[in-house]
Amino acid sequence: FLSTEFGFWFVNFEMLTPGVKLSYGTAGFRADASILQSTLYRVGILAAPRALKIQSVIGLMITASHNKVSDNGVKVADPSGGMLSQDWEPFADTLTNARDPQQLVHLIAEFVENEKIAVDGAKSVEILLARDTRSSGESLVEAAKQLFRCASLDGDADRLVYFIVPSRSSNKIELVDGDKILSLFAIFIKEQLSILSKEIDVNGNNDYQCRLGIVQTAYPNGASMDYLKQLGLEVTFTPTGVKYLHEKAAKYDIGIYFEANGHGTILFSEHYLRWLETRTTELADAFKGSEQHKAALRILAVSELINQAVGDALSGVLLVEVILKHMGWSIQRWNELYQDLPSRQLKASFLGHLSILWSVKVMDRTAVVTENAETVAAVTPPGIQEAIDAETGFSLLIAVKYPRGRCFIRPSGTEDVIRVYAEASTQNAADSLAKSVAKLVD
Ligand code: NG1
Ligand code: ZN
Repeated sequence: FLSTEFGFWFVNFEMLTPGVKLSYGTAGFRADASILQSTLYRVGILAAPRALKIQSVIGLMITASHNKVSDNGVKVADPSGGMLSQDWEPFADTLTNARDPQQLVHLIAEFVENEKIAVDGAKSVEILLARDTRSSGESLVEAAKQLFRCASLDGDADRLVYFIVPSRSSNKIELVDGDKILSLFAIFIKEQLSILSKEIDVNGNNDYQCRLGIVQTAYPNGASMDYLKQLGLEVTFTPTGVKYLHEKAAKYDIGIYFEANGHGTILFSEHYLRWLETRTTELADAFKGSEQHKAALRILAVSELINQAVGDALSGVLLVEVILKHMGWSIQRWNELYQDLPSRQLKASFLGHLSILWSVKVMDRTAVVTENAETVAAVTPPGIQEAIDAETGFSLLIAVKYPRGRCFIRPSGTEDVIRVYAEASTQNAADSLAKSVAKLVD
């Protein structure tokens, strides 16, 4: 991982299965499918310099041909339809067997330099992926498609976001923010709870309904709020700041909270954990090893992995990675849970223009008072909320000025500014809504 002025970046890395050494044979790499995840990830990386070197589309074929169904494999096909040129095989081998991320990055850099492959300013290349119908093929394709997907932590490592580096189809960085982390955790926990809810105890009772609660602030992207609602989850809102979120989440058996900016964790009530522990240890033999038993053990494992005391991005990274593995998802697949609405945040540092609406000229952020967990933005100064609503288009009966528009203002708790948040169906609309509301308060 790389350390930066403001924090750390983790670069995705697929670990090798210990003790395994693979070599590129007559039909590429071929082995038991369960150990090939890291190979596909690395062959996916190798495909890019190969395509750049020969300046042509190349192919990755994921198959183990006539081998038994539990095997799988990958071969690189040059445009002629032939196999990967033999002089690249040693590189394929060393890349596949690299033990750590530093070695992997070093090998790529060295090889690219030796082969004189121009990467700076290079045109994007096309890599075609194909697989046979083995069920392991699906997740192996995902592994090959993984980019240097990355995680970013802030300076004191209590905030975590992921991002996807630009690709050919999208030339902007895709931010996978705290809302998406929350959604991923929520899906996983909900899945385990629904498996568990089928459990009956030795007496034939199902005596504990776990209360799962999601806690957010006014800042989650509207698309994430819709998504969580659609999952049928109980969502409550608090004012901005981890202390409010944490307090609310602690009221549930399992409370998940995240701010869009990456602060967050999962809280488990002692009572619920004790119940789960007792249930798993006292389980009748018939239930040992059952799906219900496994789900209970997974929840207990999550409660030990995630740091419940305070937002801890390192434990967050581990949980994200474990859940993605469990689901067989790539970061892209995770990111596709829903598509964020374009949004814009601005800061307004004084309230000069408010004098139009309000007879006293206010220079102080405390003049803006909010309610309803800040979702209904400003209750004072008088008239400001109506002005924001008019700008957003809520007060227009026929035309909606900004489709899917939402905007609120609140005084920052950490800087001497008023924050303006706006979202709408297009980036231009979100920008213009934020700007015009900022003008109201600036
Ligand atoms: P303020 O300055 O109150 O908006 C910011 C973040 C909070 C939280 C605190 C630090 C936004 C919009 N606000 O608060 O979420 O992270 O800093 O505790 O991201
Ligand atoms: Zn921090």
